[in-house]
Amino acid sequence: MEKISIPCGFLWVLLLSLASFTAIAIDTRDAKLTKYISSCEVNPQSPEERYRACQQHCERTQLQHRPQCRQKCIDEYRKEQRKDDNPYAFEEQHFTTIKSQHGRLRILQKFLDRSKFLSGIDKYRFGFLEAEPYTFFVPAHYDADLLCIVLRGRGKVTLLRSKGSESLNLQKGDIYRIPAGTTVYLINIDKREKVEIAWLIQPISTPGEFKEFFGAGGENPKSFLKTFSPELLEAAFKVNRDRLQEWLGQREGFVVKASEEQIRALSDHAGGKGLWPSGESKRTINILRQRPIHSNKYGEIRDVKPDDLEPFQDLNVGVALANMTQGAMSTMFFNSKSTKICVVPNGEGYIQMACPHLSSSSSEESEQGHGDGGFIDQSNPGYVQVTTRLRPGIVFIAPPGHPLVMVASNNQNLEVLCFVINARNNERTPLAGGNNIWNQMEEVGLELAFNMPSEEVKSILKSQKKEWFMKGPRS
Ligand SMILES: [Cu+2]
Repeated sequence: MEKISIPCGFLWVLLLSLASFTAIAIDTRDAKLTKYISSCEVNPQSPEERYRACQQHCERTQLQHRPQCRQKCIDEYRKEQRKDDNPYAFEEQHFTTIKSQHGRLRILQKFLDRSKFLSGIDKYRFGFLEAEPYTFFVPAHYDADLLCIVLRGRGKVTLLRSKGSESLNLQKGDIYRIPAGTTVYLINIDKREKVEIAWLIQPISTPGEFKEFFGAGGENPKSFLKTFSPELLEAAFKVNRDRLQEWLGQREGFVVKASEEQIRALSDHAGGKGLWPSGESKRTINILRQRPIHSNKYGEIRDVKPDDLEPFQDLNVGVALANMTQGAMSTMFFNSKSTKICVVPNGEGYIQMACPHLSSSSSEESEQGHGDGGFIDQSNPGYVQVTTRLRPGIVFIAPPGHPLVMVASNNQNLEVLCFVINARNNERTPLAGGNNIWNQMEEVGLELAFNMPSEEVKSILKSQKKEWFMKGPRS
């Protein structure tokens, strides 16, 4: 109830004091904003936390000062949001976290809630699952297809369907799919290391909206079984309600500790029948075991294409893993068709990208516009340099067509792992290095394009001999 009181209170004040069309328009945004804020698991340092604290403070002020006070909170929050001028990077405060004593599920906010420039991938969601050593992630199903990559640790996932069950042993680099509606549970079989899995979520009913359905008994989160009336449960299971209550009331949390014996028993359990029609083909693929498609002493890149594994074929999503040696960088390149949603399993560095969208949206007016897309000054396109610090925990987006360079820090190798949306027929297009596309241009074309004798242009373009990965900048 408390969550609803802020937007309603604000709506009431606004409607009374400014009963005009403008006021209603502004308020719809505020209600959305407040709803978003109150639905977030809040980071103590985040602007959302400060906004909430500000609103709570207003509730304690004298009644006549409250509208002004609330408005101030909103103004402050908006100011902070405007400072956040890199909509392609996501950090801790952009996730909603469902916590359990022995693990957590972190779901990234909707892409469109962050920026209208991410509307192309808004049908997807993104998340991380973490479970501590020797734990059991209780059975749940989702109204979404999940494409999963193991970022660290070892586990075993079991998929339950009406026609059978199947278990997959998991290790770092494994990619697998959990089809929508499959009841799934996971064990962390490692004694010391936590298991961390990244999820690309494709909701099947409402684009960008999905829910977890926890089936086993207990609280936090509550089992969906407890939603049904006792009479119905008694009839469905043919057990009296005292026993049902006991059955459904025991567990606390969705990641629970398991003993060594329990883990061993679960690990030894046979692999199941196989849920996909052609029983023989592979269910998982490990990106670390793929041959690098480009490799030199400065780095390497591996790909898993949508057609490499049968369960992925209809998704048109691939996975790419780039590994850069410390002090090295990738070439400057862009993706022809794909949007990449990337994480950093290990290492540090940064990505620099040229974006033509942000330059013309930095003014207040277009920032608050309603995505009409008509604001790009075609006569003079400007580009904004978008730089994102890379470290474990960060999520960043590389949209198609945007030239970028990834740079490893001078003291650590950098791993970048990406879900590649719209992967089929995507091409990485190199703009620098021995294989850069300019080298294919005719001499006259080069002269005209760069307004310089072609020999000079060629000597610049042929100076860097390395392809795909090279020595990074000095600083
Ligand atoms: Cu852009």
